[in-house]
Amino acid sequence: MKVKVVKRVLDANNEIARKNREIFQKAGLIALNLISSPGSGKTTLLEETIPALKPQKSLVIVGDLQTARDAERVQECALDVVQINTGMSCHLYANQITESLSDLPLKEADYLFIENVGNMVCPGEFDLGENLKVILLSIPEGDDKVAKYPTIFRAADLVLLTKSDLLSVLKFDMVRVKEDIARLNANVSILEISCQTGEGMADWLKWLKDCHQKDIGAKAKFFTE
Ligand SMILES: Nc1nc2c(ncn2[C@@H]2O[C@H](COP(=O)(O)OP(=O)(O)O)[C@@H](O)[C@H]2O)c(=O)[nH]1
Ligand SMILES: [Mg+2]
Repeated sequence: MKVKVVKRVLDANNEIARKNREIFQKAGLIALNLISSPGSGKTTLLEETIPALKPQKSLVIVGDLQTARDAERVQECALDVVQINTGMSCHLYANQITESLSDLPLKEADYLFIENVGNMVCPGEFDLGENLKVILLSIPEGDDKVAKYPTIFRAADLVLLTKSDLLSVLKFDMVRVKEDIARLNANVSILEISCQTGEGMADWLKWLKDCHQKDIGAKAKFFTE
């Protein structure tokens, strides 16, 4: 019986996620779900990425158990931001995204970044209607985490190995990590990136711009470099 309850929750969530995806498509924006453990650099990445993407405009929905601190950090550079406080929940649900969308100027935006609650397990199970899942793993978390938490890496469209500036001071077997990712998800792109030094930022920005040009499930807007 317990399994059936969980399945019903997931089915209901997936149906709402499907409707969110239709909303994104109509608005012509790309929605990205950023998933990682707490502290791997999601908000810092948004602080660097959103200004660099301009004139393209970005919306942000951010999920945390408590506080509006991440929303405060990105509100200056984003077109608009919604902070969701999940209370006890370790991930966002699709219906929380639906509720947030009514407050956002979707048609004016090119990207919607959804910073999920910091967690390497549950966010991977709950579709929010995003077009793409971006998984972050930071160097200080250790090179064993891909094998230990495989679910989110299987679902990834892009893996960002963040804080690459710390490779010079921490032990981290990059070859093993890339092999572990490839075993789970043969075609996924992997980028080493640092918000401190700027390494990998150009490739990340190109990947984001290419998403629009490839028309990833959305009515792509015309982009000029
Ligand atoms: N060395 C280094 N530190 C970083 C980098 N990106 C983020 N940080 C730091 O990591 C900590 C957590 O970052 P934050 O963006 O809040 O992580 P989040 O919880 O995933 O949103 C902060 O102290 C950041 O300054 C990076 O590229 N290199
Ligand atoms: Mg954050």
